[in-house]
Amino acid sequence: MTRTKFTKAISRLLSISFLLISVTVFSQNANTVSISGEVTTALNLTTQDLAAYKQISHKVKDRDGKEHEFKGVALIEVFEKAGITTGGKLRGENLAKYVLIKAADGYEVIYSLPEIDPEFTDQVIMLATEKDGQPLPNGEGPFRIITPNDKKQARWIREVRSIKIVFAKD
Ligand SMILES: Nc1nc2c(c(=O)[nH]1)N[C@H]1C(S)=C(S)[C@@H](COP(=O)(O)O)O[C@H]1N2
Ligand SMILES: [Mo]
Repeated sequence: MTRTKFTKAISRLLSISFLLISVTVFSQNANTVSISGEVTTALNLTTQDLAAYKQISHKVKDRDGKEHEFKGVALIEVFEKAGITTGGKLRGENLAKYVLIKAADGYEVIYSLPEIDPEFTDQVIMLATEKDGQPLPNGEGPFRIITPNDKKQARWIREVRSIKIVFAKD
């Protein structure tokens, strides 16, 4: 190998490494929520991206009984954008998929797809970005799940970083 060829090969390797590192860092970015796994289109969404979706709000009581108004988008909307099996496609083996949600602090919760799908339930689970007219503060946002019908708030996962659709296998 000549010296220029060698230099070119090294610089190509460096560019590829840089790209891979950027992709990794981007997917764990504190300002985005990633949607991955059993999807047709993996997504990395910012609050600006979500602002372009239909906005909804929920007036709910927190664990201390205090009322708050959360705003954001219906989780089902995000799922439809990502090409997750919803609606008419949510049958057969697709009913054995679960939704794994991870937070910045390592907290994790799961939902099943029918809990989120309007053909199965009237509850609208929300990916919230605002509380009482303000963006969710550090430690709570930028994204939080609000599940109005849960009597306990334990699955109202704060600081959501990733949402992954996974096939259950025992
Ligand atoms: N990321 C993350 N989200 C979380 C938790 C947590 O430890 N980490 N605790 C859950 C539990 S057990 C409860 S009761 C509520 C409390 O919500 P609050 O802090 O808004 O009162 O957050 C839930 N969401
Ligand atoms: Mo809790």
